[in-house]
Amino acid sequence: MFRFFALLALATFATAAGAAEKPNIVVILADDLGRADCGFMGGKDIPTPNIDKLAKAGATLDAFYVQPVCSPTRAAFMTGRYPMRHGLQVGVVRPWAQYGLPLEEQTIAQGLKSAGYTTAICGKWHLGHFQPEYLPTKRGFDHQYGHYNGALDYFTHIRDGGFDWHRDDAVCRDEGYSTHLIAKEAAKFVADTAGKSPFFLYVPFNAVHAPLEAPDEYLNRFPNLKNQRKKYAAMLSAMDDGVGTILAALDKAGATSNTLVIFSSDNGGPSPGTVTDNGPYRAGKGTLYEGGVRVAACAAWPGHIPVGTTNREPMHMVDLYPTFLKIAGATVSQKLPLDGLDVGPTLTAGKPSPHESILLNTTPSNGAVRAGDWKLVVKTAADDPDGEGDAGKPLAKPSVELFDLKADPYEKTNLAGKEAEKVAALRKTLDGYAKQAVTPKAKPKAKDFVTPKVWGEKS
Ligand SMILES: [Ca+2]
Repeated sequence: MFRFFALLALATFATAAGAAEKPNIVVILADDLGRADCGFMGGKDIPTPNIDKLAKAGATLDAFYVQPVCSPTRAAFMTGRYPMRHGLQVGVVRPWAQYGLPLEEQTIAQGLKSAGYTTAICGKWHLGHFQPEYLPTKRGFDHQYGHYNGALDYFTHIRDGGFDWHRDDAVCRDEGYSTHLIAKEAAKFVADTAGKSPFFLYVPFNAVHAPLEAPDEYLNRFPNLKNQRKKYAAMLSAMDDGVGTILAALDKAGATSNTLVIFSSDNGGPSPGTVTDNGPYRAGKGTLYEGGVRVAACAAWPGHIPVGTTNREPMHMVDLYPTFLKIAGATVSQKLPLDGLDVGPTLTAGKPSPHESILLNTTPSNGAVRAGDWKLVVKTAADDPDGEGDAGKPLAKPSVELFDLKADPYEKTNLAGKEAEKVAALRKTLDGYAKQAVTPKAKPKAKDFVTPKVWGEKS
């Protein structure tokens, strides 16, 4: 705690030196949210008034792309680089994983900190906890609150037998529903920091990821829904309340007018049609189809992002790194080459996407790329059935699919047989990326692995 306040004091000094006009940046990341579940994305059965209010205050991002699962999207955000460059392109960082986001990567939090920002993460890290130097407070965050693993119990804060709740990377015994705790801490950070220093607040809720758990008061809000959908709706409603708590804290601190807020999911909804709703978009989490990687997203920044608009330009999570650093007046300090491009003019002035192509992922078993309105999906294995691990079973023969997203956004018609030249061109682009990929780090659990009592600590 002392360390946090000491850093806060330094940041306050930076403000006095002339950083007062820098906008605050808040990123709220939902986990496994269906593309069409929120009202602003067309959802009907789960009211999300707070997230909708944010979208109405700015722009709905219709073609905002992420990775197919949790950890890779977070790696892309933290570094501005595709996770195939980190070896994080396959699966998620499991509780027992002996790896994390490589230490040579300079995170977006480090970049913004160097520009005088006070930085905090409230929520799920999911980028490695096997050694202390991989934890958030060693990766550019002045303040950390929340958990390291995915899929932890919302009430006990336990994952696979290990306790996983932390404050400033030390065990924390706060009791409560994790969505509420995360929102409350994020609001407190806003109240403590606004006006003293520009801040970067990253709020990766574990909601609405499984296990499907919610307090009764939220379940009772959905008498007409049943089974998993009812629980999921309750979880989303709680997260929407959490977003409301954070937006209210910004208002109360007088910070709303000088804060860029981005809301996004980390991947498409799993089990679409049963638990989540990705609308008419094809498939869901763990796949490279639009339902897996083109997510619910919006951005608001008063006076900069046109109010009540829909932005249809393709953007990717990697773009936030250079975009935020530019907004913050920082030079890009990442020593490694970025994949992300500055989408500031796209967000604020409706300029076309700066991308000639967007890599959706490349692994030893599949890959996809979007270039203009065309998209190529190549697979040598079936889609991952649970959406979190490696690929599914090898296919009898590789599949190559080409889609014209302008005419066919729901990827119903494979044009690969008709458009050989287009396939060849996109294949060349995809292969060009694949050649730069490093070996995936994901490995099965070691037989002698002993679960620690507290994740992030030695067993
Ligand atoms: Ca996820």
